[in-house]
Amino acid sequence: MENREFARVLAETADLMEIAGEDGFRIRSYRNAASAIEGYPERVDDILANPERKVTDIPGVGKGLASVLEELSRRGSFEKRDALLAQFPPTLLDLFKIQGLGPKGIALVYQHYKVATIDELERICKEQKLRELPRMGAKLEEKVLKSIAQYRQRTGRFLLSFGQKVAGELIPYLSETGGIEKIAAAGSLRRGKDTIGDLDLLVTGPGAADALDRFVQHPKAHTVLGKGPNKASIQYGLEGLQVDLRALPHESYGAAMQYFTGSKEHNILLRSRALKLGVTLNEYGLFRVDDQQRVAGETEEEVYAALGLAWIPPELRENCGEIEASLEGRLPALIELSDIRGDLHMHTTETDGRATLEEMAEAAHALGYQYIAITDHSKALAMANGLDEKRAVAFAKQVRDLNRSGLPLRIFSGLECDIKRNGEMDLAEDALAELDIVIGSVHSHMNLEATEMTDRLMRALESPSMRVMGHPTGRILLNRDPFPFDFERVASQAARRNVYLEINGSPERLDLSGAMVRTAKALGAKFAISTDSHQTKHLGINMPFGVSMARRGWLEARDVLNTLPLAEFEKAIHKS
Ligand code: DGT
Ligand code: CA
Ligand code: CA
Ligand code: ZN
Repeated sequence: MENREFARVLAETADLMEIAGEDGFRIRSYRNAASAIEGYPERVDDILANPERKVTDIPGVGKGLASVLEELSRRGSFEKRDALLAQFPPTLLDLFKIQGLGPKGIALVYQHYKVATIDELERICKEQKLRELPRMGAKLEEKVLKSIAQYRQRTGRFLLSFGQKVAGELIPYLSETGGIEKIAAAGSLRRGKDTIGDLDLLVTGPGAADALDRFVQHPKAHTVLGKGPNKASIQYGLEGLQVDLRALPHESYGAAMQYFTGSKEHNILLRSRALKLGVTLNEYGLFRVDDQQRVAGETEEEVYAALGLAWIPPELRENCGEIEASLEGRLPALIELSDIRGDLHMHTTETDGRATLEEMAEAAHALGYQYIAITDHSKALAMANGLDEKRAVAFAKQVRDLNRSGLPLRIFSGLECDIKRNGEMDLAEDALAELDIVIGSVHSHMNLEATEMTDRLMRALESPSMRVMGHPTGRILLNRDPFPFDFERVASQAARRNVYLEINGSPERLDLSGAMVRTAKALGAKFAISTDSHQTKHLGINMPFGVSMARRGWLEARDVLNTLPLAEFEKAIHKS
């Protein structure tokens, strides 16, 4: 069993214990163990198999959980879980994905109406029966229905990071077929969209037909949805991501990349432009209307050039003014990963990170960065052992000393300070003033009305210490929508207050989205692209995702704080 699987089963058990109304302390111990195991560098199974090791070495795993892990590893379940599953159907766990009920509410609808699936819950709400239960009302019914609609909308989509992982498995596998010239991903993945519906791969070369054969034989191709001479589709892995592979002639590669990269709306505009110029555009090439003569098709650049356009980076192909900009020579010089000179959001073992400050610094140095900010949590996140004033001030001093004693790169002392419900900072301003850079983030009370949330963020922007607004919308992709607030008002105020908006590159956040970045840029906002790393490997993995969102928001290097060389960066964060 992989650690991820151990973690999932423990977290599910904790959910079931909540429905059963069990002791909060025990539930928390399951949750803590789940998250510790998920991020643990060694496999639990390996530790269990080694007589010289103990799973109780994993933080948060005591004697009780150690025997749970042992049983789980041995037979795929454990006594406690079996007992809960005898009491409740496993589909009840799906209801946790719907906002508004909480574990008590789920227990209640199950006891009263035997509701155990999302469909049944929807029916109860539509029949206005939910409101008849204690402490529930018409407003909650409405909220639950809305959340169900959102849930349906997002199912069937996958994280960009997951799509990249699958592409990273399939492309090398397919490349092993003989006679392949080119193989690449198109579609929403190439555009860097935050979630993808399916994965679109293209292949050219004399071996392309063999690649289609090899494709449907992949061990993880658990369903073959179709296979013809030029195209095959599979469902990949347990998650069931659809992957389409298309085989194309060499001379059509550019036209096919253009066509299958989309977006559909971008393509529609491009095709109508082609027609005005007396040519037709399809996945095989660009052809003159009068005599069907091929004009272009081998590369994307020549397709765009034949239409009188500069090549348009895939991230911009969303029908949001990119064709006009290309025509008029005002496409942005988009930021690139190599422009990034530091990372400004990361956690360490001081709070909920898995690596020490030194380990994070080492890993950041290996990426070629000039500087980082260490930004652990503040005390409101008690579960994460957040810093209080005293620890924050001591940390600032520790960093000053460390920098003097010599480190592989410059470290700035920071904090990811909670923004309290009323918009105040979690720590006193005199303590915050000791730190080099303070991120203000919302981690609680995310269900406020839009006006209240706007006021809260506007008040936070009054803090003299706050320099970055962390993951500004609070969204968790496929899981939690952005909290509602007046984004334009907040972004404008951030610009006025010289507070940088974070583009959080953590793959399940990608917060801000490209569209919001672009809106904020138009209002004068500046940005910081950060990884929110909780272990060393996140530093390298998450940054490209943040850069993708920035590119989708039309950003150039100069729009982004952490492209600045050290000396200029230091000036930029200096508090007046
Ligand atoms: P997704 O998969 O929902 O994340 O989004 P895409 O953009 O990858 O969409 P997908 O997989 O349906 O198609 C890939 C590209 O192929 C799409 O961006 C544009 C092109 N395409 C597909 N169907 C059509 C169509 O009916 N008309 C046009 N113009 N283009 C299409
Ligand atoms: Ca697609
Ligand atoms: Ca597709
Ligand atoms: Zn955070």
